[in-house]
Amino acid sequence: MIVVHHLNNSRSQRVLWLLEELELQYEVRRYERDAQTALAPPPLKQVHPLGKSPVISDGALTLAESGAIIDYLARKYGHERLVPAVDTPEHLRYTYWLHYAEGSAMPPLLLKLVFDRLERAPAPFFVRPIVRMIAGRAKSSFIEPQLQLHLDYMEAALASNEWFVGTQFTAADIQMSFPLEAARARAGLDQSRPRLSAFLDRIQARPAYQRALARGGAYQLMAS
Ligand SMILES: N[C@@H](CCC(=O)N[C@@H](CS)C(=O)NCC(=O)O)C(=O)O
Repeated sequence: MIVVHHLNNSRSQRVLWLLEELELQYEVRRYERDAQTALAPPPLKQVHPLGKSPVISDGALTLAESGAIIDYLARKYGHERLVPAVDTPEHLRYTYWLHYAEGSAMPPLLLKLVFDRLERAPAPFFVRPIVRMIAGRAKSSFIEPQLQLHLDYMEAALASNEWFVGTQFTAADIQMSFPLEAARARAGLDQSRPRLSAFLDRIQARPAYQRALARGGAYQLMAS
């Protein structure tokens, strides 16, 4: 039995969604974020040393890192659904978007979260203006321009097709859902980018996506 170590409001929602798309049986073990820090609780470190989610176990295998998990599950159980045939241009594009989601799209979104919090963090009154100035400069000079660059790039990627790889929905679209949902929650992704907005509406209307929400519980990404 596949077990998903699932943290509320997190990347592991994608794994539940993939499992629902593949109509597989699986067990969900739930972990709750700390209300103050939003970090995962210590028991997750007993599953994997980093203590982050998602992690899955499948028999003797324990696997972390959402891209690796999604690729493993889609290849092993997908029966060629959701993963383009190897040695095709589609497969290369599939690999590209699978890596891009965590490797390129997520870092500026994480920086935004960290620097937004830094701006609000309690600090002695004489330090507070300096902290705010540094956080504000980091955001305006680097983080915001990077976010706009990536959002424009992703919007352009959907110019000729509904899905990131091409005409077919693939597991890479599942992997791409998280940075886009995070961008909608915290980086101003709205109807001014109609293709990305339509992509989010399209995926969220899928029955498997809805079933995964019912299995996973609360899924509201942090705005800041
Ligand atoms: N690149 C990793 C990131 C894993 C990660 O940072 N997960 C977050 C949830 S969205 C987490 O566990 N945060 C809680 C913590 O760091 O304690 C992946 O894609 O799986």
